[in-house]
Amino acid sequence: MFGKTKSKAWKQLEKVYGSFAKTQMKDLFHDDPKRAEKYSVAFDNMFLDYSKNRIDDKVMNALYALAEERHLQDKIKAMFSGQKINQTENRAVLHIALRNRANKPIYVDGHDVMPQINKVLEKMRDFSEAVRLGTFTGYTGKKLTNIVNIGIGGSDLGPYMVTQALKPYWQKDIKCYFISNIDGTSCAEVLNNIDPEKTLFIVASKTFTTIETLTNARTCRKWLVDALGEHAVSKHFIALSTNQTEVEKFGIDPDNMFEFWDFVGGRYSMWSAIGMIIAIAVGFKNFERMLEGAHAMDQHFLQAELPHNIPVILALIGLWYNNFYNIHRYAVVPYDQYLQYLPAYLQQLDMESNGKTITLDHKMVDYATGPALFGGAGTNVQHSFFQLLHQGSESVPVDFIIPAISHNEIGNHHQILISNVLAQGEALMKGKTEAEVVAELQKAGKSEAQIDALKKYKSFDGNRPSNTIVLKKLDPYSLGMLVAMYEHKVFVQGVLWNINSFDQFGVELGKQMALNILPEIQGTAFGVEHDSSTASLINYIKRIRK
Ligand code: G6Q
Repeated sequence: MFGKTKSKAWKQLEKVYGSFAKTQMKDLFHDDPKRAEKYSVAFDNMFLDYSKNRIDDKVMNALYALAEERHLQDKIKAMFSGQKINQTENRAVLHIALRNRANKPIYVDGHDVMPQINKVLEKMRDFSEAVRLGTFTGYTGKKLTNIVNIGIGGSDLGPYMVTQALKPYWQKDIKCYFISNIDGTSCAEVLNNIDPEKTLFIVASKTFTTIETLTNARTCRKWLVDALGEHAVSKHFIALSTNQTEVEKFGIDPDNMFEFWDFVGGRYSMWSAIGMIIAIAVGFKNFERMLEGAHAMDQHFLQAELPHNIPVILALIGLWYNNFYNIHRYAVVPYDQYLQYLPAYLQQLDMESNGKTITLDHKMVDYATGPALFGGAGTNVQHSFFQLLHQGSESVPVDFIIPAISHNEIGNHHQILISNVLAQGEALMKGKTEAEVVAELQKAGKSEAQIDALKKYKSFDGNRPSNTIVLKKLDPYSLGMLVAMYEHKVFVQGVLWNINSFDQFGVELGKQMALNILPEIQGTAFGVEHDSSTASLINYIKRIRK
């Protein structure tokens, strides 16, 4: 059993926090000229500087002790060896098998999962190449150049984020579109702009029962059939799913289905057949490079000692803020326009995985679990929410991500971008004292009265933490590493909080409730019992729509 009151390591962390809480990072840097070297890790073409955090050796050692007390390394091995660690759904958790480039057997119920994974990868290779080359064409013989992914949540966010991140690798004549929201606008905005003869629809749904995806897919199917006839469907629709029965019921030939399995969680599925649009856009070789990058991170995570293990370090520091400083939020700010959708992707990964309150021993937690995550691309967000990061009433730890080399080295753009990301980390950490503000204002020739009126507003308390992650360049390999790094960070925190990071009953509740209300909105059910707020909203909207 685990609970903060029961844990020796947790109590030790509370003690360490008691004496460390007020320590200023500025002083730590001053006292130790080797601090940056000490608190950074280089791995492959990734570099993590975590020195701008409220930590010292005592803190880190106490955090490592918590990881050991929670038997973290055994739990990592349990995941990698196919044990059913998703206990509420009695499933293994094997997104790592999808990118197991060493092809070492991984057994679930005594059955090696690798041959089936490799078989689907081969089928993906053949199909994506045929589409790219134009040997698999539409019904009228035209090349399929509009690729539309219809999916939501885990069946949308990963493929969307990655295709945007890898835009420099797109085949020139191919365009990718995404329909996710049930809002008819999502369909309309895509269908109004494409030619059915040149369009491939990818229906991506693990369960093939999600109302948004199936409704969108039916609308697209009708649009295609209206234009080209029923016979065209097999040349314009493919399915990515675990549910062959529902795929067939929908009217997609099983030959056009690319399978994955229940050991792949939706938000961990971009490495599976769900990545089809990625493979078509950037080519299967680049898709494989992404798998290789993730595999490299997997091996690092599995093998590196805790104090050198990037996902473990990030997870422990995140927990330190969440549970000891009581900061329940963090920001991810990639300084790369191609990574603009990474925060949205990570929001699902982190918040759907660790937004839980019941422990693996069926108890209510007595500590905070998953933090809220927000973010956006730098430098844009410097001009929006960064004010709160610098002077808001609570700190928000930030992950800065920057590639050293840009795909678009135009003039001095990238140098300015780099200067900005580094300046932000430095400013957040150092802050600006009143004395510094006064000196600056004096130098600018301000009067005593003007200085008095301004000095408090222009000072910054500093001591605001950040990690800086530097990639050599944003390519498929480093993107794979980066995403796998966050997946494992989230996993480690789930282990430390003793929760199941791999179910999502909250998402399922929403799906069910919407199905209950739909007949009322459609006018086929009346008088269903609701709270008065929901009932009056239903009536109000129905009145207006009449
Ligand atoms: C992810 C979640 C959720 C899921 C969507 C779509 O981990 O389970 O976001 O991906 O609800 O589900 P389907 O792929 O089954 O349509």
